[in-house]
This record gives sequence, structure tokens and C-alpha cells, in this order.
Amino acid sequence: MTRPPSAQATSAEAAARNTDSGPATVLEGAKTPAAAKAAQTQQLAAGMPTNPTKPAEYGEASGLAPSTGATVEAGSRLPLASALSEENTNDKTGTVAPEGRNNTIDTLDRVRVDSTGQVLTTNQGVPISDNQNTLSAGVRGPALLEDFILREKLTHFDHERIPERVVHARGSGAHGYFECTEAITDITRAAPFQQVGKKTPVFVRFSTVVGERGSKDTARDVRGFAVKFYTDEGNWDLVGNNMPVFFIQDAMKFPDLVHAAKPEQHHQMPQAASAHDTFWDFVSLMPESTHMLMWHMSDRAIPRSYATMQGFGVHTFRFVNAEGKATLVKFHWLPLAGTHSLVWDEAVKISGADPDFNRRDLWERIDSGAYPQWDLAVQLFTEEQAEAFSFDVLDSTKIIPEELVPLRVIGRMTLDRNPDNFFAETEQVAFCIANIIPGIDFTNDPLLAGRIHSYFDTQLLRLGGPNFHEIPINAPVVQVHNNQRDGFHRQAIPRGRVAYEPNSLAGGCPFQAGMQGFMTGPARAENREGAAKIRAKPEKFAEHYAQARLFLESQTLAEQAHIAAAFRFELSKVTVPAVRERMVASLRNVSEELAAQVGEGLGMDPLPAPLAPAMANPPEPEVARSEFLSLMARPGDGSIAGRKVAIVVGPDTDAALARELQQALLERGAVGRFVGARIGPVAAQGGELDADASTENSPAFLFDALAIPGASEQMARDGHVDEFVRDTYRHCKPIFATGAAADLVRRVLPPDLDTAVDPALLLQDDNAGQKALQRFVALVGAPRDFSRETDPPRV
Ligand code: HDE
Repeated sequence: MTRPPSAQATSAEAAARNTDSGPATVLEGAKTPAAAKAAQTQQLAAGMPTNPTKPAEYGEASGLAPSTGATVEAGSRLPLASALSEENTNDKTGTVAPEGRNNTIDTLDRVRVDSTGQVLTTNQGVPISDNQNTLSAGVRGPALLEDFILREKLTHFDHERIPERVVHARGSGAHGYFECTEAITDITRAAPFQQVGKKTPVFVRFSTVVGERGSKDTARDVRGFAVKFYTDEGNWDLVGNNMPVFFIQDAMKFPDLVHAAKPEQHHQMPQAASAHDTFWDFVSLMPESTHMLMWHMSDRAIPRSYATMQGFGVHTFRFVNAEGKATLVKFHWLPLAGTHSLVWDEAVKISGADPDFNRRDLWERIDSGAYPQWDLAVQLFTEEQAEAFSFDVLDSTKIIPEELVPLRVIGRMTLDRNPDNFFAETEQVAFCIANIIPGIDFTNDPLLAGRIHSYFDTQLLRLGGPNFHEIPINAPVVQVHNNQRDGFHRQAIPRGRVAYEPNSLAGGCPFQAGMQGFMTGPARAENREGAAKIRAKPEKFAEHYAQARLFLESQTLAEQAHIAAAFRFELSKVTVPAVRERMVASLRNVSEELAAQVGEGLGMDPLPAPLAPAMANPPEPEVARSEFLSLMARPGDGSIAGRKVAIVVGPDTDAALARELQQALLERGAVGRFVGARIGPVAAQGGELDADASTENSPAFLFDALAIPGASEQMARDGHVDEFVRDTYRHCKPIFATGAAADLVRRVLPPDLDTAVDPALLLQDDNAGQKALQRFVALVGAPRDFSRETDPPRV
């Protein structure tokens, strides 16, 4: 039976209002939005009678060149809406979802809060009339449960903490940008490297590994160097360290390593230190850690500043170009300020006087315009080259000496903005080694594989669910569109009813990107196709000592002495002699001289027999000594920006010289602080100086150099000033003293010391200090001259 058209229209309009069932046919040219939506939805679904890309999913060809997803354009935005009522807007709902946009992705401005001129409110936006008093029944009466304002405030406070990172808990972050200086489009299609001058925003977090969130900065430890690139093709996280190798070769050993290094489980001691039994017990049983131990015992483990550390991606990665051709790559960050470290005695003292030493330094450098900068360099090499090396490039306990594959600088990173809020940014930032972008790919390094799993997993717990990518600091700068839904703290409100793919009801959107998207490189030479499932290590992983020796041999004599002293110190803290002996037995495989020095320092006579190496006939290493591994190899550009100088002042200070020095330092981006016996005005010779630090609150080891422009009786009687001279001298930092202060310095130092031959000791008997001033200023940023050092120290 045919119905009159008007009756058909009426039933179509009626059917369109139901959310279940529906008519057999849909009316074209419907009048109401509901019927129009039904008609257009039908049109959309009919536009995709089959899944057109299905046949292309099969076979190797699809693996090599996946197709772009099929889409159908809707007649209007109507059929893609969640609800017809989206047209009814108000101040809260806003308007309909802007076309093709995800507004949770935007600059951080959308979440920055400025309370200037605003009244206090609850978390519901209700103005708070009284932020001083709990609601009570009468002035002296009991507090009332009804006080939702108090309860909200206390409850939020009770929940302020989140779990700290299992490792790298203590960290400091900064914003900045990466600028491409060489486009390497022939090697990779990765977005940051496509165009000279292209800037990619970054957020960087530096950290120590072992200590808890509130621990000291200057512990002997590896430093994390994690960089999040917010690229045009999504976030790329290069989560590296300030040392190019690692303790272990397989992720299976990571929890063991961390448990051994953390405070011992029975009494939770020591905090932020590797100098204890369980660490040395573990590493002495794991000879693959020997190379890393050399780095760990070197001055690299106590950096002067995050700005003076090198950074390394550690693993071998892959660059992939637009044609899909892969090149193996190692990443290096080279600080423009050069590589500079502390000495151990200094690090120990700093940890007491200023546990925030590195954090403060980073913050102050950035806020004073002395922006930390690093060049990004890559080592590029082929599978064939890798095959021929005496070591395995999948082994994270090995470097590729720069003599074998030189560095190529492709860009520069500048950190130019401190975070607004430590928790929201530095604490909530979630680095993940699995965050890579088109043009970058993994290798089969077994340590890397574990990391690809672990970082995502750890954030789920730490940040409370699967939506941590929506926390503003973690959100990319490009749009996010997918069918992942729900979970704790979801912020995006997806429009429409479709959360699956393939679909026809949303016109196929969002659709797969095909060749435009991230592609896992198909050719992996190291992947032996068809090999049996196995738990084993490649043969070359068994060689454990050649690169430990390479590192040691490549250090200056002073650096070698520091390494020996660090082993002696750390092992002297071990309470079980057998553990010490095992470690010294292992060191004999690196260097008889080092083992003898350490053994002697531990009262070991005779030395234990060398540990039996895992590989009987190791291959001859290509390089026995590298010119790039010493901290001295990269002294930097000579800049002193960000450095700090103590200018000790008192009644006989030459005020003009003190001011001139302060000015000269400031002009070069460094800070000269007037350090008095007390803070406040000092009536010096030729004018008043304002001491903003005191010898009591800012001891010498917090500074890079010491100047005493003239001395008074009072200063000569002040034991703190003696300590300034002694510590600055012992830590091999420049000292500049004029007039009576030159005598004061000589009095503090041993009488038989020939102060005239020390280039960093500028003692001017007359008051004509200006001559030496410029020399002193230049020395402030120079590598330390360790010729003063003796063991034990004389001063
Ligand atoms: Fe990490 N590491 N790691 N690591 N790592 C973490 O992730 C892990 C390794 C590094 O500033 C954790 O968010 C495993 C090497 C840095 O937030 C965790 C293995 C290198 C940071 C984790 C390694 C690193 C971390 C803890 C062995 C240098 C701090 C909290 C397979 C290349 C990032 C977190 C930041 C943090 C796991 C080894 C660097 C637990 C399983 C090698 C810089 O996921």
C-alpha cells in the first residue's frame, strides 16, 4: 500500500526522533533536523557499501606501503554530531565542537592561571568569604561537618602528593627550543631536521637517578637528560643520560640494578649514594657494568652545572628517510659552555650547604639570560659498518669511539624559559622512550625494548590512569584524533557517536594515515628471521673490559687520579671485605695500575687474583685511546655566563676594585657576590659596599672563584675567610687577592708552597689589582688546573 507523500514525511519525521529502531527507508529532503540527520547518516553509510581498504591489508606489500584510510564526506556536519541539541549553547557549554579540532591541545596558555585581582574561590568557583576560620557552632563551639570549604581544602591538601618516580625522582625542568642547523632530509624524514632554521619547542628535565625527590643534587650519580620535542608530527622523547653507556645490557636486570643502588631495604640507608654494600655487591658480580663504573667514578658523576654536561641517547637508534632507507644513529648533546665538573670534596660540602645546587644554577642561569645551550650531534653509520666493529652496537655498555664514527652537528638546543609551576610541569611531565615520530625508529637493543614498555607503564601509576597525555605539559602541539576513550581524568569530550574504525557513520574518520604516518622500518639486519625464540645475549656482549680501559686510558692524569680516589672512597664504605675484593679483582682486568692504587687505598695486600673474564679471547679493539673522552676535550667557548664568584669584602676592601670586578663579571653574564662577615652594608675603603651574602650563609664551595680585594685585621681573624681560601685552593679554583689579602692567602697556605708558579693564584701585593683582574675573570670559566692537587690534600 502506498501512502500519500505527506504521510510518508510524517512517519519519517516521527521515526527520526527515536534512538532505537528506524524506518526501512529514509526520506530525502526532510524538513526537521532530526529527519535531515537520519537522511544524511543513511547517505554517509551508503557511501561506503564495503570496507574499500580491506583487501589492501594483506600481504607484505601492505606492510611496506599501508594505504590511507577511506573516507566519505558527509552532506553536512549534522550526521557527525553527538546530539541535535548541540546547537543550544550557553556560557558553559560553549558552541559546537570547532571543525576538526581538539581544543585540549593548545599552548600552555589555556591552563595558565593568573590570580591577580581575583577573589579566592572554592574548586567549584564559589567565592570564599572567610579563609581564616572553620565553621563552628558558636565561637567556642565544635567545628561543623557542614563546612564544605574546610573539607574541600583539607581533602585536596591530603591528596597533593603523587608517587615519585621510581628512579630519577629528583629533577629540574626547563622550556626551550631546538633549532635545526643542518637539514638531513636525505637521512631522515623526522620533522625537526627538515629545514635549516626550523624551531621545535622542547621541555627538558635533568635528574639524578638514585636519590629520592628531596635528595641532594650533588650526589655521585648518573644524571638524566630527558628532552621532549613537541614536533609537527607528534612528540618525540629523547630520554638520555649524561653518560653514553649503561650498567646493564638487558632490561631483565634493571629492577635488580635499581634495588641494589637504592638505599638498602632493611634500614633505608644511605640516601642518594652508591657507596654501600648492595650496589658494589651487584656490580662486582656484573662485569658488563665495568665500563659504566669508570664513568660513574669519574668527575662526570658530579657535574658543576646541568649546562656543563654532555648528554647521550645511549642506545643505537635508526633514522629513516622518506624512501624508507634506514641509517643507524647515536645522539649526543654537546654543551656550548663546555664540560665542567666539581671535585668530590666540593660536592660533599655543597650537598650540606645547598642541596639544590644544580637546580638553583639552572633556574638562575635561565632567569638571568645565560641560556644553557647544547649542539645536537649524531653519529651516523650503516649496518655493514656496525657488523664490522669489534663490539655490538646493540650493547648499551659500549660507545662508538668518535675516531670510528665522527660527530656531525645538526642543530642547537636553547633553554630559555623556566616553568611557571614545578608540579604541573616538571613533576607531571611524562617522558617515554616509546614516543618516537616518523623518521626515527628503534633497534633491537634489549635494554631499549624493556624501556619501550616501562615508561608508559610507570606513568599509568604515577599520573593515575591512561589519560596522562592530556596533562598540558605532555600534550603535543599537533592535534590528537583517535578512538581511545574514557579512563580516569579524561578531558577531551569527543563529538559524535563513533569510537571505532572502520566506520561509515562518521564518514570513515579519523582515518589511518597510510604512508604519511609512522612506519616501523621493515628492514632490520640484526633481526634474524625465523630464528627460534630464545633468552640469550649476542656473542660480542661478552667482552666487558676493553672500553673501560679505553675510557681510563683517555683521561688526563688528574682525572685518572679522581677515578682511583672515587673507587677507594666508595669501596671504603663497603662493610664486607669480600665485596671490595671482588671489585678490585674486576678492576685488574681494566688496569693493573688502577687496581693497585685502589687496593693500596683499601689496605689490600696482596691484591686478589683477577676475575676470570667472560670472553677468553676478546677481539682487538679498534681504538685504544680516544681524544674525546676526557672532560678536558670540550672546555667550551670560554664563556663565564652563569658562573658565580665570591668577592669577600670587609672594612679594608678596595671598594673601587671590588665594584670594577663585579661589573666585569656582570658584563660577561657571571655574578660576583659581595660576601661579608654579615650581610648588609660594609664601610669599605673608598665607599660603602652592600654585602648580599655572608661567609656563614654562602661558603666558598658554592662559588667558582674567590676574590679578596684587600683585607683588614678583622678579616685576618675570621676563620670563615681562612676556610674560603682553603676550600677554593683545594678545589683548584682561581683565587685573586690584593694588598693585605695576598698576605692572608699566603698565611693560610703551607709556607713552602711556591704560590708564584700557580697560574690560578693571582696575588698582588700592591693595591694595583686591576692588572690581574681581567686575567682572573677569564680564568673563572676555564677548566680547573689540577696541578695543585695532592693525595691526601695538603690544604
Ligand atoms: Fe630509565 N626509567 N629505565 N633509563 N630513565 C625512568 O620512567 C627504565 C635507562 C632515564 O626526567 C622511569 O618516568 C628501564 C637508560 C631518564 O622524567 C622508568 C630501564 C637511560 C629518566 C624507567 C631504564 C634511562 C628515566 C622512572 C632499563 C638512559 C627520567 C620514572 C631497561 C638512556 C625521565 C619514569 C624524567 C626514568 C625505566 C634504563 C634514562 C621506571 C626499565 C639506559 C633520563 O620507567
